[in-house]
Amino acid sequence: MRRKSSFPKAMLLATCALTTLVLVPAAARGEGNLTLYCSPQIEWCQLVIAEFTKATGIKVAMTRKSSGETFAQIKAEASNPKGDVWWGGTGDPHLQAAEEGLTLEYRSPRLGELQAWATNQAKASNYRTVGVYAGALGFGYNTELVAKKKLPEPKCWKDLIRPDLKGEVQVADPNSSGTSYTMLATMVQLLGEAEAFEYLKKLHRNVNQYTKSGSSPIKAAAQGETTVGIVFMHDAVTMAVRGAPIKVVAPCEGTGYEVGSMSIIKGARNLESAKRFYDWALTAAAQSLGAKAEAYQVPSNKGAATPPQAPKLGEIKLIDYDFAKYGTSAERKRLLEKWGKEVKSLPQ
Ligand code: S7P
Repeated sequence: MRRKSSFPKAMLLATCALTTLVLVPAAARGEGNLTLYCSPQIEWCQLVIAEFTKATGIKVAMTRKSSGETFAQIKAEASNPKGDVWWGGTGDPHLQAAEEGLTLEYRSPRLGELQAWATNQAKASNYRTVGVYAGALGFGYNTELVAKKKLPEPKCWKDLIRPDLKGEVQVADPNSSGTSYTMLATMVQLLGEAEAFEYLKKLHRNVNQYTKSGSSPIKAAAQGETTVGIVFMHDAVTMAVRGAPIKVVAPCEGTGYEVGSMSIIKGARNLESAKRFYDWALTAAAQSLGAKAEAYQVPSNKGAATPPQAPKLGEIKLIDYDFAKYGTSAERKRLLEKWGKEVKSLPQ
């Protein structure tokens, strides 16, 4: 005789349904949310979130801020984190965030697909950040303004301190901008600290504005609002590709570069979605999206397509940028304070 189950069928079904809900992570069901702090150009941020949502169904709330500003926000929110992933932006503040315990250790299964400069960034941070793209620092100038003002074409860092460029140069503030911090650290490495600060003081006389965002100076140059903009070379390429009269310069003395990075924020409320984004953002397909958004950085996945317009890093005189040193909390704070006291405070 069959014994009647003490576990009614309806209960059994309900339990199975509940088990499915509990055991399958939301992201795997094509649902879920992600809060992304994004530091590269807004057009690229927007394309990336649209494609990620298309691929996974995960909805993304995104805020775009410069690298230094994003670092400051993550630090300020540390006791009540609101962001899940910080994607892009210069590597130095990502390293600082790692050192200060603001980001999480994560080893993506995609690490083996990346260039050595990207995995070196991961190793240097005990896997709390990873490289997603690279780009060289340089400047761009408005060719029409240079011709109209009868200025010799600037080709080197030393040209930017010429007296005839007084009020003609724009660069961001290194406190908010990763681009500008890269410049500060580049000068220190290229010239030695004492000479670098002398250079920056002379440059200060020629600067018409310290902007918040690193790419603003080249947008201003494209509009004819400044003659020279100190930026990452790929940001100057974007303006030239759009048809602006901008010439892109790799400074003759040599230059620094960035390893644009990505980190998961400690305390991320949507950790599964965060890991899913992290792995997706390291794929060749995701990294090949840059060109569509007119972003001409060099991708870190070896299989990703480097846009043909991207500055050729192998042909630029790059310094051996010491990321481990210039990404430390102490060094970044020290240099920024010194710049504020000895350079920014000077009359122009
Ligand atoms: O515009 C692209 C880019 O230059 O912006 C990122 C970074 O946030 C620099 O901007 P800020 O100087 O405003 O921080 C770079 O990583 C990226 O290549």
